Amino acid sequence: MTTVRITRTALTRDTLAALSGLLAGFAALTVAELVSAAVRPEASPVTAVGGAAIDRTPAGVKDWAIRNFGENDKFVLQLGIVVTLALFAVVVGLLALRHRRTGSAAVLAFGVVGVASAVSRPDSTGVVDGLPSLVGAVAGAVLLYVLVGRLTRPRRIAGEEQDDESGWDRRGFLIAATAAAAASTAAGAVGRTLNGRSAQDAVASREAVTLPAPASPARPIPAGAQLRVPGLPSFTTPNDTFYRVDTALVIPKVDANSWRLRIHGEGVRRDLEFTYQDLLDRPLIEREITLCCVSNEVGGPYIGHARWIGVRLADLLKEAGVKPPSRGGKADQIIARSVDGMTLGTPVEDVMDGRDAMLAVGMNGEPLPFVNGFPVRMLVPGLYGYVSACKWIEDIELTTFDAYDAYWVKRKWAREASIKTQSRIDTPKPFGRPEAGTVMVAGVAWAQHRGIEKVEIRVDDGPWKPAQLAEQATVDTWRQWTYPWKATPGGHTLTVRATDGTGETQTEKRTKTVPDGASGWHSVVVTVD
Ligand SMILES: Nc1nc2c(c(=O)[nH]1)N[C@H]1C(S)=C(S)[C@@H](COP(=O)(O)O)O[C@H]1N2
Ligand SMILES: [Mo]
Repeated sequence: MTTVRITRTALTRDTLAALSGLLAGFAALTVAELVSAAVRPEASPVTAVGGAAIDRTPAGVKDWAIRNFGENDKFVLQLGIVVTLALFAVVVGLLALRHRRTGSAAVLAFGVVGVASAVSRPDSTGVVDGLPSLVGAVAGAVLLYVLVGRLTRPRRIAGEEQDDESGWDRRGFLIAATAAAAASTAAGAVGRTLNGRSAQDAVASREAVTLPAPASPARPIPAGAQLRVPGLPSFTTPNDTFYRVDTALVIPKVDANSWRLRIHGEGVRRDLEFTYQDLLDRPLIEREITLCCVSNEVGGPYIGHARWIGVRLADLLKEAGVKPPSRGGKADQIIARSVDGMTLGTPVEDVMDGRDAMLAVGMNGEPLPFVNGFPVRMLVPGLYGYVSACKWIEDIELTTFDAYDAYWVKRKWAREASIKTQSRIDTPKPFGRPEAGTVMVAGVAWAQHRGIEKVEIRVDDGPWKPAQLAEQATVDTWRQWTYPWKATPGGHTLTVRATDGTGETQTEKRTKTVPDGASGWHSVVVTVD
């Protein structure tokens, strides 16, 4: 009898100790959320630790995550952090039952990780960023101490020990645990609401924007640029399906009314500062530009096309007195900084060589969506996003490539990266089963700022045959193509290659995306029925 009861009691206490750990962890996070509302939403521990984890992720792992989780990579990371924390919380709860102080010390140790991450984030505003993690960890440590105390101490009523059947204060535990859960939930809810409030100002500021008519409108996309072939993406990618690549766990919500952009640094004669309205008041250009990511695999989806409205960046640089290196300028690199501390390095020469490099405020007729960089982002036709397309930009510093390596360059990616000529078969899909007869093979090809001159298709090991090109919108856009294929029954491999406007044909040599973009031909295997 006695043996059975002891075992059951031990089991129950272990379970409740694990629960105490979880409650302590929950309290730590929710209290931290509440404190972060007073400091900065980005200083909350999950955001800070997640951000620090992203920064420390090796280039290969980042690439792997993008390949396997795509745009869900951040959700997977956050889920991973929460599951890991929950497992640790259970272990810490069990530990606390055996050594009460050590358990609480372990909670504080987690707090130290949170503080260190928050304070060392590139967008950190200083030691105050550590406050949410610190206060949260103290709350968690105290709570764990109190709860485990109930599990180890007999209940006392009026100074007399009341040994109930299990020898510990079951009722006291339940009361304390319920109160802690309720208080934590309330703290979390209030914190969330307050943190959401600053985002509301940003949303309101975006809704208040009316984009002025551009002084220099885009040439209309020729009707012949958009082919009507099922399975081919639309020439213009709608904003809500545009690909997204960035390191932001929480999408920055910037209030356009308080936003400022600074231009300064090496070779700048006059430091300049602009408000959002200053930019809207300038002559705006509107341009068709296809953007793509260096992490795009051969045949991959990280490319999209939009019509952008913005201010010519070269004009702003000239006003600041900047000269390109080819005309004796000292700075050869622009470092663009975003509100979340990201840095992207772009050659000054490319921005000032006459191409339509811009600070964009509009995307497909709307103010930039928050995910794509509201209020302002940079764009440079012909360069991969990571060396040109800074979203949520707030600072432009002129410097040299010798003096400074931007974020991705510190992580094994190339300093300079022009977009490689690429082509993709969009239809038929890999392992598709088209019927014998004429099959419309179609896709896109791109070599921004050089243009596409030719696309060729090869069936199995046959000769290269020219595809029919859709009309070219501009050299900065992708180009659609089709190839009516007389398909015969059986398995076949279709391969595509493009030639850019300089006459250079896409190399067959397959390379990885790291360090400066994937090369190689895209092919698709199908079975014709
Ligand atoms: N602030 C900031 N800007 C950024 C990035 C980022 O991580 N942070 N990623 C860059 C990369 S790698 C690419 S490919 C483009 C993607 O832009 P999009 O998300 O609007 O498609 O944004 C660029 N600008
Ligand atoms: Mo990218």
